[in-house]
Amino acid sequence: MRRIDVITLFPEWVESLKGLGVTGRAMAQGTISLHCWNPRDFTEDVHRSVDDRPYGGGPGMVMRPEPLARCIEAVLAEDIAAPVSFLGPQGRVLDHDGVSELAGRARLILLCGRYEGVDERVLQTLVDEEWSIGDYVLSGGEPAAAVVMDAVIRQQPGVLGHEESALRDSFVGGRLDCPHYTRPASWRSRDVPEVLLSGDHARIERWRLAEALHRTRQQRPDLLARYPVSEVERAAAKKLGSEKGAKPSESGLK
Ligand code: 4FV
Repeated sequence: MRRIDVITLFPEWVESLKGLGVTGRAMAQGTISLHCWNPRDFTEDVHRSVDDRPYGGGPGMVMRPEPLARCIEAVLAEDIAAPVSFLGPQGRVLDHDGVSELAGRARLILLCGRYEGVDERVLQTLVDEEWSIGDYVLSGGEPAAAVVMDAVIRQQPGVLGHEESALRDSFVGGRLDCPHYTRPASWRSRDVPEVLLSGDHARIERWRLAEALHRTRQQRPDLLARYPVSEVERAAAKKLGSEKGAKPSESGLK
């Protein structure tokens, strides 16, 4: 991934992400080049109107096809070809697999809707796919584009401090993340699990695996159905259990 184009009526909103956090820094440093396009710059009428009343009546406004189409065609005329991805509640719901798929592309083109939505003929003729960040309605596609950008950029080599952290992410391998602790070792009479202070990295790894498995079983059994318990996890949890004389439940197996 080296380039992201965002089609939005609020380019300043998207540009404001530059420089914020690891993903913002990647855009500011040009590791990922961000290009924002405003359909209003592709209007021809004196009012530069980008929306109009819906045929058939009803509340709200709809984004007009012409300015949007001219904007999309200008984006497609630049650089390498890439699918036009519309952010909308009718789309494929984004998950880790979707992020991995998008992260593998050289270029993303994200189309952000506003108002009640976009004229359907634009979706039929110039949009290749639709992604949703969840079953709720936003006032615009920009927050969804920001979610996609953040999730995809942090998968890019060199963006996170060390590669490993993206590999340890939640949902990699269908598991929720293990608990994390930092100083002080005792806080409000709550102590950090002694295994994490042991320096025994093999044991620490087993504990993290078992804790991730335990949490996933508790909070997201659907993930366990999709990603069954692996031999490595089973062995880690069993060994951890025997080390602590802990019951299987404490070792994530049950
Ligand atoms: C949305 C979502 C979303 C619909 C009408 C923008 C709004 C407005 N985008 N995942 N959920 N979009 O609600 O991506 O145009």
